[in-house]
Parts: sequence; C-alpha cells; structure tokens
Amino acid sequence: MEIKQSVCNYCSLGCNFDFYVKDNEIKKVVPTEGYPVNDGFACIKGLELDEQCTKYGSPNRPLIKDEAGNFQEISWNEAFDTFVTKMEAIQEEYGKKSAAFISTGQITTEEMALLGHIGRTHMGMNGDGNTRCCMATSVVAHKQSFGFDAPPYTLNDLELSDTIIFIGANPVVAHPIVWDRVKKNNDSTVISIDPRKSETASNSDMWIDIKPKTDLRLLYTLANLLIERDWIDQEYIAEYTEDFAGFKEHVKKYTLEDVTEKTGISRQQVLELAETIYQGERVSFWWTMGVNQGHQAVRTAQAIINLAAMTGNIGKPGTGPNSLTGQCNAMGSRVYSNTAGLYGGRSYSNLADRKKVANILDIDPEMIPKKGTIPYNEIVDGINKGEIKALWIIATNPRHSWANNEEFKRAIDNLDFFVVQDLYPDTETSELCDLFLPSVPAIKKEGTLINTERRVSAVTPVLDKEEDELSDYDIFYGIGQALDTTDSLDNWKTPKDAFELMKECSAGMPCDMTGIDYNQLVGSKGVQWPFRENEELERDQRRLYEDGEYFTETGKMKFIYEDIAEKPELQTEEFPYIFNSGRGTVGQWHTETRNREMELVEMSSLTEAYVYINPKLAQELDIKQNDKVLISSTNGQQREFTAKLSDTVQNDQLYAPIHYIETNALTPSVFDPYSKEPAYKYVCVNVEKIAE
Ligand SMILES: Nc1nc2c(c(=O)[nH]1)N[C@H]1C(S)=C(S)[C@@H](COP(=O)(O)OP(=O)(O)OC[C@H]3O[C@@H](n4cnc5c(=O)[nH]c(N)nc54)[C@H](O)[C@@H]3O)O[C@H]1N2
Ligand SMILES: Nc1nc2c(c(=O)[nH]1)N[C@H]1C(S)=C(S)[C@@H](COP(=O)(O)OP(=O)(O)OC[C@H]3O[C@@H](n4cnc5c(=O)[nH]c(N)nc54)[C@H](O)[C@@H]3O)O[C@H]1N2
Ligand code: SF4
Ligand SMILES: [Mo]
Repeated sequence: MEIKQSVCNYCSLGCNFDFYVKDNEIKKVVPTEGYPVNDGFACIKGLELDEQCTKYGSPNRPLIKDEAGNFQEISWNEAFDTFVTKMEAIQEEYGKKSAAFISTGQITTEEMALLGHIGRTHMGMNGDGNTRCCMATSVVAHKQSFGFDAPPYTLNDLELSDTIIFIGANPVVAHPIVWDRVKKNNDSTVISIDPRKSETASNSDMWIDIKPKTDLRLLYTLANLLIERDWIDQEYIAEYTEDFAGFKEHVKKYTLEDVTEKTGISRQQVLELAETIYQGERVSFWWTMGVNQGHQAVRTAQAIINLAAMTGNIGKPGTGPNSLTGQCNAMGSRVYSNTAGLYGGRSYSNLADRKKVANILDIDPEMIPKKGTIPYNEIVDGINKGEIKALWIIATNPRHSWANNEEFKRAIDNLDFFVVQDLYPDTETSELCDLFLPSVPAIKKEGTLINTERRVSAVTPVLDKEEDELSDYDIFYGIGQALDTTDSLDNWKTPKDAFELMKECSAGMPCDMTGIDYNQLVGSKGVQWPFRENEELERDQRRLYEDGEYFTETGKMKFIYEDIAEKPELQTEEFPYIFNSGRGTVGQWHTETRNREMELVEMSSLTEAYVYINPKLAQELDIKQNDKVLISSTNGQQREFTAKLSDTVQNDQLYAPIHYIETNALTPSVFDPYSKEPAYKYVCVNVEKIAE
C-alpha cells in the first residue's frame, strides 16, 4: 500500500493527512503525526476526504444547456471553444469589462494564479473571489496598519499564550484544531466576546455577551481605560508605532459612562477585561467573521490591532492581533490570485511592479491591468445594471452564499452567458448555468495551499484522474490555449511551473517564498512565508514582526481609528429582532455541496433550515420547539424556518446556520465601506409562528 501525504482542503488550518492508497483507491485516511498544525489530530471533514465525489461527483466531461434547458454532455474542446467564442463575442460588443469572474479560496495557489493570468491579464475581465465575503476586512486592516496583508502569528502561539481572547470567533465549530490547541494550553484564561453563547463561549472562562455590532465601542473603551491607567507598553509604542497620540486623543470620549447602555456589558466586566489584558504576560486576540462581517468591520479589526500593539502584545510568543482565515487557501488567494492585488502582494498601480511581473511572466507590461478588480458587490450590481453580460463562477456557490441572495438570482437571470466550474452540476448555482465545467476534487490535484499562519503545504494527487477528467488547472490552461493570444503559455504548463513563477513574483516581498523547493514540499512539515532563498529554516513555527519592523513606509505600525458609525438599521416595532448567522456544526461546510457526501454528517444534520430562539421570546410568541416560523427581513424577503429553542441566543436575537439557502435570503446588502465585505451578521427581522 502506498502512503501519500496531502493537505485537507476544507478549512484554513490546512491539516495534513496520510492517505493509504491501493489500486487507485483510498483505503485509509490518517492525520499526519508530527505535522506542525494537527500532529495526528483532525476533524470529521478531513477524515472523510476520501468520500469526495464518490456519491454525487460530476460527469467527466462538460455540460451545455440545450434549448429545452437540459444539460447535454460535450467534449472538452467543444467546451473551450464555446467558452472563448461566447466570451469574446460579448466582450467585442460591450467591451472587455462586460465579462467577469468570481472565484474562491478553495482551489490551489497555482490554479488561482493561472486563472488570474487568463481572466485578468489575457481577457481583461474584472474578477473577484468569495474571499470578499470572508477575509477582505482583514486584508484591508492589515494593509493599512502593517503595510502588507500579513497575519503575524503562528498557530503555536495558542499554546504559548496566557490570555486568549476570541472576538466573533467560534473555533470549537469552525476551527476545531485551534480549539484542540487551546485545550493543550493548561495555563491560559480563555475569553470569548460574542453576542451568542456559542460553543466556544460556553467552553471559555469568561463570556462577554456583547450587543451585536458594538465591538468597536468596547475596544475603544478598553483602549481608553488602559491608557488612563497607564497599563500600556510605552516603550513599544514609542519605538515601533506611529500616531499613538492621535489614537489616545480619539478614544478619550469612550468612557465607562455609557458603555453598558451601548454594548450591554457591565462596567465591572469591562474593567475586569481591561485588567486581564494588563495582567496577562502573553495576550493573544483571535478574530474571525463576527468582526469581519460588519458595517464598520475594518476599523473594528484595527481596534484589535491597536489594542495588541499598545500593550506590546505583538511579535512575541503567545501574543498577537490574529485574524484566522476561513477557507483552505484564503491566504493563497490574497497574495497570488491577481484579482484585488498583483502577484506576490504587489500593486497594480505601481509601474515598477507591473514591469517586474511582466518580465517574469514574459509578457508585454501593457497587458497587465493598471488597477485591481472591482469588488464582488460591484460585479453583482454591474450585472443587474446590464453592464456585465457574462459571468464565470469558479468553486463557489453564490446563489446560496451571497448576501441577500435573491439579488444574485436576479443577476443570473440578467446574464447573456453564465459559466460555472464546480465539482457538482447540481449546486444551487451550477444548475442555473449555460455551460458547466467539471473539475476533479483536490484528492486528484497537484499544487499548494497556504494556511492561516502563512504555511505553504503540498497538495499531492492521491488518486489518478480518469479519462477525460480535468483539474481546475487543466481547465484554465485549456481555455488559455483556446484564446486568440500571442502568449504560448509555455511557462505555465504545469502547477510546478506556476509555482516557480509565483516564487519569482514573491522575491523581496513580505510573502517571499523563494526558499521553498516545490518538490521537497511534498511529505514535509510545510513552510511558512517569508522563506527566502538560501535562508536556513531554523524553526517550523515562525511569527512576523519579531523585530518590530513593519512593512509601512515608515517601518512602523500605524494606529488607525475613526468615529463610530451609526448602525445601518435599528430595531423597530415592525422588525424588533436581530438576525445573526454563522457556522452550524463541525461537519457542515458552507452550502453543503461537499459534506452531503459524508454519511455521518448527513445522518446528523437537519435537512431543513432552522433558527435558534430564546425560550423566553418563544414563549411570548407562542412558539414551541420544532414549530414552523416565518422570518421577515427588512430586505423584503420572508422565509420559513424550524424553531429550535435555546438560551444560547439573547432574547432580542435569532441565530441561523448558513448551511441553508433560506438564511441568505434574509441578509442585507450592506458592506464595510473600505473592504466591501458583506455585513452578513446583522439584519433586523420579525418572527412569527406559522399557523398550523
Ligand atoms: N464546520 C465548519 N467550519 C468552518 C466553516 C464551515 O462552513 N463549517 N467555514 C470556514 C470559513 S470559510 C470561515 S470564514 C470560518 C468562520 O469562522 P467563525 O467566524 O468562527 O464562524 P461564524 O460562525 O461565522 O462566526 C463566529 C461568531 O461570530 C459571532 N458574531 C456575530 N455577530 C457578532 C458581533 O457583532 N460581535 C461579535 N463579537 N461576534 C459576533 C457569531 O455569533 C458566531 O458565534 O470558519 C471556517 N470553518
Ligand atoms: N449569512 C451568512 N452568509 C455567509 C457567511 C456567514 O457567516 N453568514 N459566511 C461567508 C463566508 S466566510 C464564506 S467563505 C462563503 C462561502 O460560500 P461558498 O463559497 O459559496 O460556499 P461553498 O459551499 O464552500 O462553495 C464552494 C463551491 O465550490 C465547489 N468546489 C469545492 N472544491 C472545488 C474544486 O476543487 N474545484 C471547483 N471548481 N469547485 C470546487 C463546491 O462544490 C461548492 O459548490 O459564505 C459566506 N456566506
Ligand atoms: S480542522 Fe480544518 S483542515 Fe483540519 S481536518 Fe478539519 S476541516 Fe480539515
Ligand atoms: Mo469564509
């Protein structure tokens, strides 16, 4: 039996597994011992990677819709020709920007890079990723505060911390290995800031039951308290940061006076929290979607960064303002997808960067766009305004997952040509397309993924592809070859070629990976960037900013702050409750196209959309366990849910898992002004029992 080590392509932890393979069949999946992320542990999703595409998989060949609306199989060459002919005709008539793509954080770095090359450089499209729904806030926060989108930590910091503060993060469900590592750390105080008594809050030492979307006020109040009491690291501030004086002045107005009224947290608790941060020797802050998905999300993320920096909790073991990523290759998409930024974290607007990349790719610099893509929401708006006529979706299911998802359906109905590239032809999005391009799952792919702590890990083809099966890489390459272009794509022939190009683009940048040997990555412990050519790898856990050097022009971390904005809407008599949404259970993954293949998850998950309601509220509304309720949102939509009574949600709030299409029917089209990330987690609704 052959043992092949590869990486899990669900969440951003990037656990490694040993796949035992015989006669092109996976016999056993075992978490890799000694791998720095998961060291012999894993969650149910990774353990069932062998189930991928066994029950529902795709046809090997592409599908095209006939006049009657039924899919018909065609050859790959026909599919590539159709793709290119239709896209080029539309672009000819309406301009290059009348075609767009929306991609993902769930394909390999090499695939992302090639897609960026084909879609943006060659075809001149706009193209964004579903990472806009997820990480865009952290990206902007990092760029502005640190000068580069580089999350500072290594996961080992969880074990080295004496005070671990989760903000809008539920790792018990969403990042199980993070929680495992918290449990390994016996000497820490764990705090969870969440409006809901999430699985993580329930298992923490302290639950801060904050009112939804008031984190910024809490964080500014904490900063003010720490400054007033001189519980800060003056030396660090003076040496390594800039504009602390402005920040100090700014937070003066955020006092204990009205903190309880505004955030729902008692003064005593706020004080206790400030004291805990002060007394902690190694304090780490970990945030995810409860922060990133909000109407003032970037500033909230930066308030966390400010708090960590002013208390000297950055660049040292067990510290950090640490944003956890979501999807397996969110980090790859952030630096190598050629969408919002140019390869290697470079800038489209910088002529020297464009020339450098053109030189590496051996193309005319004029081919490289001079600015980043328009964001996801503007692509959807552009379709609805009739400016964008063709859309290509890769490895995401936006008919289900996009905020206010009926808007997305409306957009699809407006398109002249709609292409979906997925594992399955029956996702909510795939079934609406004109042309379906099937890819094999990651167990048949080659390339790399970059995890939440910047660790590059090898995707090894565990199984061989069957006849006519193509990976996303092969599909992009096929489209590239069908294009009428002078670029032969000769330097992009294989995933390894793409990796070598990206390595060159990364040279001298904070995400430098010129020291990584593609072949040696297989079966290794992975490598965190930066890792420069000729550098010795002394440790397999490395963090950034250990020397206090940031990537800003001044080399200092910037304090960034702003007045607190009005909430986009307030609870009214008509819409008195706040509708929050997020992950349901460990086994469930987003729109559930993949985890429906997993028997254990299928058996244990509910098939119908459900919502958590506080028992007291339920009683007031005469709602009993498992009653059907109708939820009406301020966005004009109403959907039916099954009521689950639970005191984990507060009396004026509801919580719905995102794994059911009903949830995003109700979410708003509200975005952070800087990151354009949807504010999924806050919308005002009403709920009523549906008469039997
Ligand atoms: N099992 C499983 N794991 C996953 C995923 C999955 O689908 N299933 N998806 C992956 C992806 S892509 C991502 S991005 C991550 C997401 O990981 P998380 O962000 O940890 O997950 P969520 O459940 O979206 O949200 C976290 C918490 O934010 C809270 N929250 C809501 N509003 C606020 C607020 O105003 N303030 C604060 N402080 N908290 C708030 C919610 O109540 C929720 O408990 O998970 C990854 N892991
Ligand atoms: N209300 C609410 N909505 C949310 C969120 C929330 O917290 N609240 N969270 C948001 C977040 S953080 C995220 S990341 C998004 C996720 O939203 P989506 O990206 O829409 O969710 P997935 O179900 O992961 O969709 C991935 C698709 O890619 C396909 N796929 C998987 N692997 C491959 C591959 O190798 N190649 C190809 N071509 N296809 C593949 C799968 O079959 C699936 O259809 O949801 C967002 N939506
Ligand atoms: S924790 Fe994340 S990376 Fe690890 S096995 Fe589970 S889904 Fe995969
Ligand atoms: Mo995400």
